[in-house]
Formats: sequence, structure tokens, C-alpha cells
Amino acid sequence: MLVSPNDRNISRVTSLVVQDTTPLIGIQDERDENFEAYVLLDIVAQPLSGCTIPVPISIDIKPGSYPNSINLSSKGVVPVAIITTPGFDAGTVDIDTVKFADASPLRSGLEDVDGDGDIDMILHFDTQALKLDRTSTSARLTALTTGGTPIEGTDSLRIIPSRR
Ligand SMILES: [Ca+2]
Ligand SMILES: [Ca+2]
Ligand SMILES: [Ca+2]
Repeated sequence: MLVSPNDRNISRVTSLVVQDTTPLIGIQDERDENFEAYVLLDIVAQPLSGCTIPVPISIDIKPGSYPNSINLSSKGVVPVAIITTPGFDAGTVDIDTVKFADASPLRSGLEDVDGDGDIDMILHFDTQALKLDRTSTSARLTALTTGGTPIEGTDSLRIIPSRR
């Protein structure tokens, strides 16, 4: 039996069933215990806008060294590599959109950072521009590809306590 919810004083939804690919909601009327019916569920798939989940990428803070120690009182730069993998070409990163710990890169280059034969991206960030504090244990890099796909990578770090 199919009814319109407006015909009844619907108190609760009792079930959700799918019948011949048609979603139906089971309902009850609060004034009539014996009443039980199914209504058609009118579902329209809506594409979510402005809510794209970033594609995870590999980054390496201070490539070639570990742990990734950062001295926040340093006036130097922190190198961060975006690693090319079978699923991701670091050369497609739109450099203007790169943010690492909220900082934009000072400079960038393309080279085989990890020596595996493909070209990675190396970025340098002003240590003083990084939004990190003494309790930070990781940092995130976000960017868009030149095709507009959001990407995101995280690597661990270790803050070197400053001696003052
Ligand atoms: Ca490293
Ligand atoms: Ca690689
Ligand atoms: Ca490489």
C-alpha cells in the first residue's frame, strides 16, 4: 500500500526497504496502531559542490633526512619534496596554489629527489613563515594540480627546542 504522508499523522519511520530498486519508507500513524504503510522515498542524487576530497599524495619534509627536524628560530629554509608515484606526477602541481603549514614556497624546482628515476618536485619554504609551534608533530601540504584537482600530503616533523 502506498499513501501520501499528508493523509496521516505520521509518528515514526519504521523501516527502509528497497523493492525492485525502489526505496520505500515504512511509516506508522500515532493514532492508529494497526496502520502501517510504505511511502515512496523521493531521492534525487545531488552532486556536492565545493566539497571535493583532496587526493592524497606523498611528500617528504627534508628529503633524504629523518627525523625531519625543524628549528623554528632558524632564518633558513625548509625543503619539501612532492614525490612522483605511479598514480601521481609531481610535475602537474600548480605551484601558485601550494601551501605548506600555511606558507607559500619561496622557490621550486623539478628534479629526481629520491633517485628512483622519475622527476619529483622540490619546494623551499621560509622557516619563519611556517605556521608551526613547539607542539607540532606533522605538517600538511595542500595544492591544486594544473587540472584543478585538490591534493594533500602530510609528513612527520620534529621541532628542535630553541635554547634561549
Ligand atoms: Ca624527510
Ligand atoms: Ca617515484
Ligand atoms: Ca623520483
